[in-house]
Amino acid sequence: MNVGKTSLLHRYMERRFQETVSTVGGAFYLKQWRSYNISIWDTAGREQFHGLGSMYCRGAAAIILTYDVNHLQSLIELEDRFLSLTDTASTDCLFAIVGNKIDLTDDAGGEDDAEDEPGKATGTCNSARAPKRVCLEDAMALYKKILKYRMLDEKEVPAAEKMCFETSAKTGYNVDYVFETLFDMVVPVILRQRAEGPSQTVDITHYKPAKQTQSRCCV
Ligand SMILES: Nc1nc2c(ncn2[C@@H]2O[C@H](COP(=O)(O)OP(=O)(O)O)[C@@H](O)[C@H]2O)c(=O)[nH]1
Ligand SMILES: [Mg+2]
Repeated sequence: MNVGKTSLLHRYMERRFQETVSTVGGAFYLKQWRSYNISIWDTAGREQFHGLGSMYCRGAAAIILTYDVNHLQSLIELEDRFLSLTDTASTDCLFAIVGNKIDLTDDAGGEDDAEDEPGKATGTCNSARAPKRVCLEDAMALYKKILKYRMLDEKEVPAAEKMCFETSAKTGYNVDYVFETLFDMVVPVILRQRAEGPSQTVDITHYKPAKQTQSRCCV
């Protein structure tokens, strides 16, 4: 579904919004953030690329699941199609759930004050004037389902409130905040893994399938 994954990455990497962007298969971006090089993979979220999705999850340090706040179906599809893909993600992979296209709702947050108040969710399910069809609570419920599916203890991973966001690739609202909040979380984990474990360079001549810990994010 065209929830705006590619647009979010364009907004973050190129600081602009382009109406027509299409992704065939997937795309790769390299972001220099502080002293780190972070590779970010954009996936095409269609069923025929299912296998590709699970490949991206393997070894990712974080995965951003994106839905369209105006279409509940996009969140449902995320749940239907995504849970099984998480099988290939490493146990310490972080998950963020992002509701995009907030500018299309009546909620003030997505309109003029792009990037003004990062992190603040706009509107609620009960908001009288918000025609938004998906509320943050629904995304948080999915986050908890993912934890349950992956048999993770809620106390040992970031709380749902910290990992569910609403964004607009069009206005830029919350976009930097999402990526940089995640980078802030994954970099220490990766550094710790590197300090503790062997080199992350895979020697393909002696390759054995093993727990992977590359610094990747997957949208
Ligand atoms: N209004 C609005 N439109 C968006 C936003 N993000 C993406 N779009 C539009 O939604 C459509 C799908 O976006 P795209 O990034 O290709 O979605 P993807 O298939 O998930 O990668 C395009 O026409 C975009 O211009 C947004 O935040 N607000
Ligand atoms: Mg795309």
